Amino acid sequence: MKILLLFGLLAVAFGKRSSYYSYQPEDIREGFIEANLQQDGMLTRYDLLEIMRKIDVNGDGFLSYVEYKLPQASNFPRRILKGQFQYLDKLDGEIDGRTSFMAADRMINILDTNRDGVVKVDEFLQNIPHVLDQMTKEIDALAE
Ligand SMILES: [Ca+2]
Ligand SMILES: [Ca+2]
Ligand SMILES: [Ca+2]
Repeated sequence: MKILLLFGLLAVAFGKRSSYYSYQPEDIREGFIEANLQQDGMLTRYDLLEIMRKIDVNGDGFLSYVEYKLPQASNFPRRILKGQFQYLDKLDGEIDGRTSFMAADRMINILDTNRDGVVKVDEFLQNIPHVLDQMTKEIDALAE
């Protein structure tokens, strides 16, 4: 089974705006297609929850950092993973070293411009740079 993380997919290129993420529309579009497990052109909280459930290996309803990094390629930069995880840890509303499934709802809220509960590719293209900016801050903060 293919387990992919949205932000791992976007962390492919070195751009001007971020040292870690590509903001190229074609890369973002590809990330959207990869992350949208139902392949219906829309991303919903259910898609994100499905991804999180797969990653939550011990089934406790939280993602630990260990669980988060498990499905990632072993050569994927640890600092980027750690920064992404810290962003998600905060996103769920409580900085406690783990990410609750609440992060899926918060993420959809950030991305869903017209508040209809589904994120279409134009909304994704519009709003994901904000998320990538926040993640870049977290990753930068891990540098000495
Ligand atoms: Ca867990
Ligand atoms: Ca947390
Ligand atoms: Ca929408």
